[in-house]
Formats: sequence, C-alpha cells, structure tokens
Amino acid sequence: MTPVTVPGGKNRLCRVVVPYELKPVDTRRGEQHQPDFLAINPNGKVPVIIDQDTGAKVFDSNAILLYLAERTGQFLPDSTPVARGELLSWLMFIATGVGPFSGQAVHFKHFAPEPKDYAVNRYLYEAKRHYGIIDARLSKQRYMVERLTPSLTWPCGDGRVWCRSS
Ligand SMILES: N[C@@H](CCC(=O)N[C@@H](CS)C(=O)NCC(=O)O)C(=O)O
Repeated sequence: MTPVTVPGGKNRLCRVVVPYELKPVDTRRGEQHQPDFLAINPNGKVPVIIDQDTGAKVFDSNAILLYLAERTGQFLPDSTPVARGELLSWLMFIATGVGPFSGQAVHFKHFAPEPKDYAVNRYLYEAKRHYGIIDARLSKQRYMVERLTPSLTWPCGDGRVWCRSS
C-alpha cells in the first residue's frame, strides 16, 4: 500500500506501518473549503487520506481508522461476530459520542462568542460522562477492545492512544 497521502494533520499514521506522504491543509486559512479539497471530502474537514494503490479517498477519522485497519490487517480483533460487534460499538461510541461532545464542550467553553451556561454545562457533562465510561472499561482491561492494539482510537485526527498506562 504505497503511498497514503494525508492532507492535513501531522504525523498521524505512525502506528500503521505504511509509507505515506503528508499534504498540509491550513484550516485557519480556509484551505479545507477549496474545490480541490472538497473533491476529496465534501464535508470540508481534515483528516482525509488517498490510497494511491486503490484510488480510494477516505474522510472522517473513524472511517480512516477502519479503512487502514482492514487494508493493512493491523489492529483488528478476531473475525468473529462477537469481536466485530464489540469493535464497531466502541468505534461508533468514539465517532458519535466522545468526538462530538468533546468538540462542542471545548467550543462552548472557550470559543463561543456568547457562552451560555446551559450549553457549556450540557456538553461538559456529556464529555465527562463519556470519559467516565472509558475510565470504567480501562479499569478492568488494558484495551478498549481486547486483542486490539490500542491505537484504533483516533477522534478528529488526534492520534491519541487509549489504553491503561500500566
Ligand atoms: N467528523 C470529522 C471531524 C473532523 C474535524 O472536525 N476536523 C477539524 C479539525 S480537528 C477541521 O477540519 N476543522 C476545520 C473546519 O471545521 O473548518 C472526523 O472525525 O474526521
């Protein structure tokens, strides 16, 4: 698989052993809204990847994770319905819960022009609640999905590794 082009972000694929070439996108200058970028991701957000071997263009952090895991055979649990269900559940928990609620919490707390207590409290509460679920799970097992190496958690191109530190 050579090479993967990653517009935007820094060295985000370091845990996936594939050669890649970075293409920076300056979101502060609005480069994500340019037609050439929108042709890759109509949603106008980083990260995205282009797989030069297949021509696949993939956007949205969790779609990229799953795509790379399937393409490389890395990071996936056993191919059983039980393990697959667990993987998809936690991946979507990140995609639809942790990512959006954390993002909105930061936005309303730090960037909203007129911060409203209701919005700040709601999103902070939900973000903390989601992290509490992660804490509870990692207090019982080392990885969110067992037999899955830890880096398959990558909301918003963040590259964070969610596993217990000890
Ligand atoms: N659902 C997307 C969200 C990506 C996202 O929010 N990216 C931010 C940077 S972390 C971005 O592109 N911001 C620029 C903008 O919103 O115009 C994903 O998971 O990849």
